[in-house]
Amino acid sequence: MRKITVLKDGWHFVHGDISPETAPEYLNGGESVTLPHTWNSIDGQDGGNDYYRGTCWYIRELTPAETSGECLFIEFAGAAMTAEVYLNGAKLVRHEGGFSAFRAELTGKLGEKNILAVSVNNEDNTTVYPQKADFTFYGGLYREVRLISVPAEHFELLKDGTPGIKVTPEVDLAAHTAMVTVETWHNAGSVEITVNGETRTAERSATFFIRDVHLWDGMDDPYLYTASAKLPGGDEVSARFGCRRFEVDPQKGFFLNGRSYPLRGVSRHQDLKGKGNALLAEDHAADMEIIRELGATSLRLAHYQHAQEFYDLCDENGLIVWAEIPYITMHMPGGRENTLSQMRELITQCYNHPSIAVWGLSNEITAASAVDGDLLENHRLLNDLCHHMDSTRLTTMADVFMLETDSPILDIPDINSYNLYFGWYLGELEQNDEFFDEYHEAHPDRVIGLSEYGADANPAFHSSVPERGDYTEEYQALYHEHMLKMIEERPYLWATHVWNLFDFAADGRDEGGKHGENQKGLVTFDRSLRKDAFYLYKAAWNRKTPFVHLCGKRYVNRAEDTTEIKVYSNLNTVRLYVDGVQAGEETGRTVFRFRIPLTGEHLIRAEAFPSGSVQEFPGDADAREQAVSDSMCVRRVSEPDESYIFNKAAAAVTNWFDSADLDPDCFSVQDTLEVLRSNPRAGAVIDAMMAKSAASRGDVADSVKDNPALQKMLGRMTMISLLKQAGADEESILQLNRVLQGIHR
Ligand code: GCB
Repeated sequence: MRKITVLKDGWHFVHGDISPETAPEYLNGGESVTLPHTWNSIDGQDGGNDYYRGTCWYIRELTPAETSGECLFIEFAGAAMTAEVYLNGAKLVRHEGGFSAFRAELTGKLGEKNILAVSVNNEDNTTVYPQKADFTFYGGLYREVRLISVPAEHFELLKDGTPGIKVTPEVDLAAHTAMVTVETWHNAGSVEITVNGETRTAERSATFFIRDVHLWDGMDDPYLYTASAKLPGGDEVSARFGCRRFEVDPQKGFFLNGRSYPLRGVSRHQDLKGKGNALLAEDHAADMEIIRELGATSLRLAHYQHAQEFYDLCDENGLIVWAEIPYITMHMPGGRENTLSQMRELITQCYNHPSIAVWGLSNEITAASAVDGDLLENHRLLNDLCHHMDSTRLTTMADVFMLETDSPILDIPDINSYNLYFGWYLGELEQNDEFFDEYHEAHPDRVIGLSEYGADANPAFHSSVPERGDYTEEYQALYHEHMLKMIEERPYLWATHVWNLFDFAADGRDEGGKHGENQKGLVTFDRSLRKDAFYLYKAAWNRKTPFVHLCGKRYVNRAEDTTEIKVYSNLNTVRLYVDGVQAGEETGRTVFRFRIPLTGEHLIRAEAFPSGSVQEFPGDADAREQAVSDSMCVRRVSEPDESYIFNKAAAAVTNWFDSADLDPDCFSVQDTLEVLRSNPRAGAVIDAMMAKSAASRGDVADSVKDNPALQKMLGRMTMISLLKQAGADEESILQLNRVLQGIHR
């Protein structure tokens, strides 16, 4: 019999380093905490990049009742980032990697009094990933700690945190059958394995044949089987599994069980405002509810191994998952072993989850590292490890936008994906379209996807003329409208994931009116507010619950004579009422636009319904008949509401260069770099200016100069957007514009 005791209470926390011998002294002191716990829930979320990164200790006495049983193990579901576990002053284990589970054996080491002391460290170093990335590296025992008591004969518990059972289903779609191989690891002579009501006795593994197999079929029918294994002495383990088939095609994208199944979804980080990464089961469940509401078919669980509870929820809800390790941003020559051990643990611990389709080798690893021999070899070793451990899944990686598309690194994983931020950090929205068109034309046989795209928005900021970089809810919505269309027009993209579903902590950030947050979420960090862009995807993806959403609810005060009212709906006809009077009706898909005059305060109501013979909405018949509605208030004001504007200086920049004021026969900062460079005089002005700034920022300038792909992208950007991005001040932009206006085309 296996007994599992969750060690939730009774921990004494010491914020700082101590020696393990002195741990017992803290049993009567220290701060008393319950698990899960992180010491960075506040300082890791308030900006300044100054959160505590060091060693802390968790100390607890184990009671005789907790330590009873023949053999005893302790399990840490997640200790960030490096942990050392001591029992009565003697070290049991050291574990490097903050996201995977690990165990240690206590059998034979127990005394009369048993004091457990765990040091946890999230300090920077050169061997354990992640070290450089855009999220807070919370420290702590932020997942459950459990004691596992088992008989002398038991399933393996130590190796890479294994569940002791590995289930491999192979589906024959034409025959409606599955062959299910169940392997187990244990120290007994034999094992009884049961699948689908059939039991076999074997030494280690057995294969089962399932007729009329019930497929795990994505969101519509995520059917789960259970495989269980039992040893003669009574120890037992089980694993849920799903019978499904994944395929990818460079022209047609992703296939689930033989049918086209576009992976359209979002990424998720495991943290929450005020709690950090110390999430409870109910927090995971609440996140999954939001994902279900959105209607995403896929999740990228970035940038590390997530909690088992969450992969379980993905299995149960039919999500298709990209799982990855935190090999991110910067390759560390001393970190190779750590990438391999984190990958070994990820695959060992997550293998049975039917939701996982691909293993991600790395994320934007060339952002701060050259593609050299060591980096390539590290990727090859990781890729081989994945294939060796798992012949049923593909490998992939998330490439940084400026990685040359013919870089040898792209040949390593089975399939690829790019993170693109054109239209946010740089460039124009259309460059996303161009990027994929060029890539797909040059490499028609390669499977390609979009692993990240997004734009930050603080829902306090609003504009009727939204602009890249303004942090308004309206720009984020416009950005995603473009991206949604771009994606829909390119069905070959095997997977696309919005960055990010939720705002998350990045303590190094201080922008868009908030400290310590990346605000690319479709939903706020505390999950209390869905930004307009959330409803865009809900309108496009949720085919179950009819709904309509009026955009701009928080943009109440508008200083304009007419205003745009935008509506998102998954129904095809929207009728708009202003102060109770019908003001328009539109039939279309997803996005509906109206313009109305503004005179005072108005009550706006949108009603959506399926019209005519449209049968495409597969929601249930009752729901289909009903109209759904939404309402809000807008108000005419005489002056723009200042509280809606984040970056007043940047907003002003756009206004100075109203095209009407510029002489169209001469060059201006509104021209692209390419156009300016095509003229010898204008080109000379630009080159001189760039040489000056290169002198002060040599490293960056060099990497741009040596990167033709980046040069090409920059060439398509307007001079003003390049300057704004580089943080140029108002006077120097005006100055350059005056010079350019003196040069005839
Ligand atoms: C990226 C990274 C991700 C960042 C994101 C951003 O490319 O992979 O970790 O958070 O960009 O928002 O800049």
